[in-house]
Amino acid sequence: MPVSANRPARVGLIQAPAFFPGTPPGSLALLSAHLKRSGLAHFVRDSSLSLRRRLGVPRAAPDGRLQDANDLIASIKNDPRRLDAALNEEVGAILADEPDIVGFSVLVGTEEMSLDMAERIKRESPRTAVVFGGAQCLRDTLAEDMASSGPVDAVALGEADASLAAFARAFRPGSKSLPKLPGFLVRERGRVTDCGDAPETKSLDDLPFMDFDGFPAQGYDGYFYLNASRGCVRKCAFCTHILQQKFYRSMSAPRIAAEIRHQFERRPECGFMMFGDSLINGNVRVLSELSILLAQFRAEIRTRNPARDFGWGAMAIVHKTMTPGLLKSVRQGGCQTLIYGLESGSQKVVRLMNKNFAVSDAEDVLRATKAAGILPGLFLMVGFPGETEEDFQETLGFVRRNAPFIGQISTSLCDVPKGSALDAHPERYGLKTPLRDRLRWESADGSNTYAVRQERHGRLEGLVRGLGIPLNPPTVRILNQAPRERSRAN
Ligand code: B12
Ligand code: SF4
Repeated sequence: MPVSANRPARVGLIQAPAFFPGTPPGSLALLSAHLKRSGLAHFVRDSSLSLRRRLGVPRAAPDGRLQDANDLIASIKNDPRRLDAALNEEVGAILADEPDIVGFSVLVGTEEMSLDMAERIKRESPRTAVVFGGAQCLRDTLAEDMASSGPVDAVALGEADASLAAFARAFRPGSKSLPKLPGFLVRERGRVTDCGDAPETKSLDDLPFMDFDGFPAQGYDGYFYLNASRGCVRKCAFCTHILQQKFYRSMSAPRIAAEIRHQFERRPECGFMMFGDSLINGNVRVLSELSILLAQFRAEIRTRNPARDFGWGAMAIVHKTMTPGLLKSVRQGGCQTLIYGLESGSQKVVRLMNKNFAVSDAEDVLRATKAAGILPGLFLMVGFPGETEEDFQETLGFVRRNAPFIGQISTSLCDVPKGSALDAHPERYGLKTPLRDRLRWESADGSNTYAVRQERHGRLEGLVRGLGIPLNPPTVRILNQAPRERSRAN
């Protein structure tokens, strides 16, 4: 790269393995749109996809499941010599695009390969600045560890909607000094400078439409993720969401509908999208208005081409406001699946989790969702501190009682994520301290251990399977149930 202090920087945005194989990475699609809007030269690259292709790693595991990050890492590491060669080729391809800054989006499962690729980039091209950002780059996650890692020059803290473009604009290719702007930890000559936090984006309506143009048309599952809100209206004790997105904000309904139109019109091959939002019903007024706008859009699409339609899915909280009337309208707006965070069938445990809903309301919501023609899903968590065998039986009872109204269930074992309320106040939740293992924690009274949780988890999954309810299905399975046909049925 020639030294020229006045040339604007060119940015490469990279998703290292192992990233979820079904859809292009949404974070990079948004950052790419920001850079495009700012007129900054850039490219995106899904190296998780390219490396899987180079190594011939299939997307599905032998049992037909879409491989998750751990499976993919294991498959990718299967043959270290081939992996080494493939990584060198991949890094060669990135550098051939002549970036001045290479930005990696780093979340759980991608840390190791992001660092490995960054190291190779620095070895081949020491002048290229490496910037890390994403969910693993918060003060409460690995930001500081990443900033002190050899190949990383700067770490973007949290939301980087404005700060990445500002960094790229201020960056002088060839200069030994890096911009020191709010929102970054910057490392120079082995010392990390903390430049403070950048403000969170308040008005999501001002965000550009996500830009998927740089990703290959082939190689994904024909749907995509869109984000219409950030944050959450609840503060569940096991969740770290608040660290990632500090407060709840939503786009307005017209803004969301405009982006959906834009994305579907650009991608006639797509019939489905998932909202990446933690919840679609954080603002029920917006959901209600959006449903009406999307029903109009569906009608327009069908008028133009009777064979075409679109559908969407989302996660949601259990809330009284999910009435039959609203759900009917949501269905008319194309919703095909809503996955609710129930977590437990015991009112006591739901309260301990700080989830703030009545289990009886959850039953009404499930039934109303199904009656509206929407596939209802549930998240269930086993072994929250305070859960007794009787409480667990209530969860099993809930599943049995409501089986005809449940389209899928995803299960998990309660762990103690760093930064969650469980982690901050272990005594309050009856955990044995000091906490030695976030997964294998036990209660102070010894009644809730990893073995107890695993055993309950096995029983729950056995029941779900026995009832014929799809267990932990990837979204693509839902799609495979012919969404267009299902959407026509309603
Ligand atoms: C949608 C989503 C998914 C989708 C992703 C779809 C897609 N194709 O993009 C799917 C379902 C595939 C998914 C999977 C998983 N996910 Co997920 N997911 C989310 C979710 C709900 C939204 C992410 C998103 O798109 N946000 C919108 C984008 C624009 O925002 P963003 O990613 O935060 O990006 C901003 C900043 O982080 C930053 N940034 C991001 N990348 C970069 C890069 C650079 C260079 C810079 C400068 C800045 C930067 O700037 C962006 C704009 O402000 C978040 C929770 C949340 N609400 O954030 C969890 C979340 C990211 N997921 C999480 C997890 C744990 C997982 C899984 C590991 C779950 C599992 N156990 O299987 C898997 C596998 C992850 C993987 N390695 O592939 C965690 C990550 C925790 C962590 N510390 O890393 C989160 C935060 C949820 C949580 N609190 O637990 N996920
Ligand atoms: S509702 Fe979901 S995203 Fe919100 S705090 Fe609870 S678990 Fe986290």
